[in-house]
Amino acid sequence: MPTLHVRNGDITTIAVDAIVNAANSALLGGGGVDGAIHRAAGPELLEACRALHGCHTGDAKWTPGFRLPARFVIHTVGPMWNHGLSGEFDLLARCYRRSLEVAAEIGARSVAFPCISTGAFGMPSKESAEVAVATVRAFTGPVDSVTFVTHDEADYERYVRLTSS
Ligand code: AR6
Repeated sequence: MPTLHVRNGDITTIAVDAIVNAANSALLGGGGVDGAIHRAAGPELLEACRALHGCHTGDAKWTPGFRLPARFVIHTVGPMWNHGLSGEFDLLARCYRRSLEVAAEIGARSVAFPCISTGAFGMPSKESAEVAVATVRAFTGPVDSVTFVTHDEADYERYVRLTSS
């Protein structure tokens, strides 16, 4: 199991091997954390994303980090909330698992995640945090450290509680 850390702030400033982007299936940028990552990484990121030809919900693909302090960006596509009717929590768990599998493939030992799908995609914060922590805890591959990067105080306190219990 990776060592778990929690930070509140901007994921684009975190110096880890790989940060995870909460993207959409086109992988061509957007708002929220996706927009922040593209702005901070520079226009080369969009060019690299074009070459990936999109990504399915629950899957993950990687690019270099370009101008970011992180060496890699792992782009994953979370589910859109549909009142729990579309297997959203399973898909969300797949995002965390696939991102860690990709990290292991590219030799990224330290990984930072945002709260995937809990912004524009509308997933409930509490249950999504529980899925995130349980899925990362269950990962047995060669990733040493995972940082959950929250963007508001309530999420921060939730992750601190979940990771210390
Ligand atoms: N650092 C860390 N977390 C952040 C940052 C940041 N700089 N900015 C926002 N968050 P969202 P989603 C948090 O909407 O729900 C995009 O347009 C935010 O507070 O970024 O997966 C994509 O292109 C929230 O907790 O992603 C897709 O179309 C979390 O990141 C769509 O939104 C996720 O919010 C994906 O929606």
